[in-house]
Amino acid sequence: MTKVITYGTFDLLHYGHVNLLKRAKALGDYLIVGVTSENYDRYRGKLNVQQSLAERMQNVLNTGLADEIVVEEYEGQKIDDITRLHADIFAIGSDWVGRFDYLKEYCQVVYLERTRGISSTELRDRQHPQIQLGVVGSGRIANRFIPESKFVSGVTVEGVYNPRSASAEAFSQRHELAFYSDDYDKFLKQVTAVYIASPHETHYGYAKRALQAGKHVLCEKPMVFTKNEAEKLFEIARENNMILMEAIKTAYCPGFRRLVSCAKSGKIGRIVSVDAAFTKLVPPHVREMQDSESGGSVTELATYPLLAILQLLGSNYKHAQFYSLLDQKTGVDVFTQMHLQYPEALATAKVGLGVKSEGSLVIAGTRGYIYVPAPWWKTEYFELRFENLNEAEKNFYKFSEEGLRYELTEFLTRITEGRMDEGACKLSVDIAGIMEEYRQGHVVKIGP
Ligand code: C2G
Repeated sequence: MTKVITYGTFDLLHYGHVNLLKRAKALGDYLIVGVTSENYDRYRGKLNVQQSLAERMQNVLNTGLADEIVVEEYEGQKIDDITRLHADIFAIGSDWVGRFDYLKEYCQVVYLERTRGISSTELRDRQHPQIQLGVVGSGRIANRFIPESKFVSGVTVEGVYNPRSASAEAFSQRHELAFYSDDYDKFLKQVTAVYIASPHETHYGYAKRALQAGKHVLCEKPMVFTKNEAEKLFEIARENNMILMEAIKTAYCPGFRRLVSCAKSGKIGRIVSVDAAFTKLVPPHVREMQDSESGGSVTELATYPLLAILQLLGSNYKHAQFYSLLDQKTGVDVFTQMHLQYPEALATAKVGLGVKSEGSLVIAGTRGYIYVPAPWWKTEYFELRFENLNEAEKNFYKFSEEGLRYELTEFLTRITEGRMDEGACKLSVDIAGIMEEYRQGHVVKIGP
């Protein structure tokens, strides 16, 4: 008996997939189909898969072509499956030509002509029209966002707004965008959603006008500086049936999501302390080092440690205390420690600009602790440690390049589902509340 094995995501199963399965089956007597797990797809950068693993497996089963189905969960599994299941032939579409030649050591490798004119991406786009995104601001983060957006299907960046026309024009040329504008109302008319990456203090105004104009908003962190402003923006979003989301990449990356579930699962017992640090060396002339109103380590970086603290311990802290070192000349906070006191737990956030320290995250529990080395906000690895060293567990995840693709994917999911994630909204409101407490001056300042 000749056994054939093939793999795929098989999202929104279409005749291209069925053609492939038929021809694969015809190569032998018995067909094994590997269907990718959600985690594995996320790992390999396939982010917009619409159907669950169960649905995709069921669809493959319904074709009546598969004699056996396996779940593909990790890189290198093909070798293990071929060996374990004694497959004689590995078959895959011609879009992969050459990429699986390494399997020739284990079995025969056949590339089958891909069916033209049909793909899951096209079906997804047909179901949900492309989101035409406009970028507000043309600075450093906006420049990093554009290449990341190319990894997310269902969205195209169409244009850019900057009140300084020359900056908008240069940005649109650099990224080959369809248009640029220095008129916000005209800009809004040409897009279905906006990504706000302008200076912090302008976020509220731009977000409000976009939501009122019926545009979805993905807003860079810190979204706003006060609890009231955050609540108001979410209210406007709800009134207008629009999605508003704060662009906190860490919250949506696979490793950090797993870390939070793991910490909350009771594996390390009850969480009694969270210590998170994020420091960054930046040249002294950059905006965040000069702007005494909206710059500084807290507004620039505190969102990340606060995300970890609030997701792990909740928002019912009893007291917050801040200590800041200020720059002698500008008065900007360059290093800040935030202490949050919970009824049964303690947390610290340390942020620094122009100061470098270990950027780790440590979550201490009554049974053990979780250690995430720097840069924990791009979670690729975390370790569970216990009194008995032999019980330690190491977990590895992928974090692709800048990671902005994760927040954008989540934003598109929210738009498609037509509802905001209430937990994420509350988190943004809570973070804004802590920023507000800090900015109101409940802080011990060390410096001029
Ligand atoms: N396919 C095809 N014609 C199409 C679309 C897809 O022949 N119009 C084939 C692909 O070449 C692949 C299979 O159908 O062999 C499944 O395609 P996808 O669901 O897109 O999965 P893919 O990302 O190609 O997974 O480990 C996973 C595999 O390496 C490939």
